[in-house]
Amino acid sequence: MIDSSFVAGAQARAAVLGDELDAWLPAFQGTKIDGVMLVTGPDETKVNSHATSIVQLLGSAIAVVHEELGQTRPHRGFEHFGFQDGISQPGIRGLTPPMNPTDPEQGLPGQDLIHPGEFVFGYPGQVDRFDPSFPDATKETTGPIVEPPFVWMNDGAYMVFRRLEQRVLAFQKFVKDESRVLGMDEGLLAARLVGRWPSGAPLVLAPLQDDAALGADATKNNHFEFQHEDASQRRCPYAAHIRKTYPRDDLNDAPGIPALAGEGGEASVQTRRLRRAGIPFGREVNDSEVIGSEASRGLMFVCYQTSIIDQFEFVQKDWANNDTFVFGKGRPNGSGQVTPGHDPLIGQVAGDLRVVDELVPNYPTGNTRSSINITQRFVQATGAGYFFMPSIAALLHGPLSQ
Ligand code: N7H
Repeated sequence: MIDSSFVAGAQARAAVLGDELDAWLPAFQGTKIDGVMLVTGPDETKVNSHATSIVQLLGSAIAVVHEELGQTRPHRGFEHFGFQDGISQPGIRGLTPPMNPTDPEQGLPGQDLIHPGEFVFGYPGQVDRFDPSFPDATKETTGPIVEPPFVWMNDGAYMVFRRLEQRVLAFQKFVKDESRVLGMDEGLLAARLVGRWPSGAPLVLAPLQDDAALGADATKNNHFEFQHEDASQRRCPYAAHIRKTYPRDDLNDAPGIPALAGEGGEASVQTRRLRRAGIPFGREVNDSEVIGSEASRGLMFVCYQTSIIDQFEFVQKDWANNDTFVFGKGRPNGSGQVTPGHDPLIGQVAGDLRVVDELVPNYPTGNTRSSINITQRFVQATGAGYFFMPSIAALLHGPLSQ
């Protein structure tokens, strides 16, 4: 069946995701964008020259509505808030080599292998126990082939594009001011909003200070779970960006939901994975900039999946924007339920009041209650599009070649 969100298009889905359409660039508003070309290369000159020749080749068959140059930052691999990005990706079963000597179900340590049908059509996908045909599903269970609505879509994927502006100065000022109010270290507060330190070291493994060697070590920097290692958010807040968008084993045994019993939680979470591939845009912050008139910079966020509605949109809407997710969590020693709060980076709610629980760490012990209100967006969607990326075979031999 064709994905209903793909058919509706990103603009029609904007309100559901909490986007403010007024903030979208005119090029993305009111126009139905049919396609996107990604041109990548080693430098700006080569990319521009290749893009120009593609546009010339297509001539009057297309009208370009928007062009944007993405660039790795001088600190390659780091996004504009200063954090290393692109660390954690789902492994692809059958493609990603198993490299964890103690777990053949993982690529790099911590990188669960996911059935390829989650990302490209024509292969088996994941299943969860909400599917009555799979009452015992685990994250390893092989599901049915994920069939595309048309045969020529096999080996292709839906691509979500989002132009996300990052208000770097506003983010930095917020972290500075709020850390004073909370009486905590500025760097620790920023890390607790993300779930990793700037180096990429995860809070679950480095709860109190950055560890550059850990951040740079791909065999260690993704090797952790949440529920198992940090059940009471002492190390990493439930609402931290990486915990919200990929809660790992956090849903295991969530109370009152039989399908999540045991490892059912992980089986379910693995049906929501995204293959992300973004690139920063916009220049570096310069001294003459002030809050309120920051240059346009951010991340051209891209992710691939075989269901936009069940993967990207679910993560944005039902997890990042939803303050009650991850549900079923308690305070240490069974002292009360927790409302984790919104994703402090990408969560979007009408009226813009986001609340995040437990930024002051209770690590290794302690029982300090803290929560913060965020009344602005540090990440603002300024355009989006839903596309289909066909396989090379479909381009050469399918209906697209005629
Ligand atoms: Fe996020 N950031 O710089 O703070 N993201 N993200 N993201 N993100 C991740 O683990 C960031 C956005 C995910 O597997 C890291 O690779 C920023 C959207 C997921 O453990 C950092 C923006 C969505 C993960 C950032 C942004 C996601 C992830 C840690 C927007 C989906 C993997 C590096 C400007 C709706 C979690 C890493 C895992 C990681 C940042 C957007 C999802 C540093 C600035 C829109 C699934």
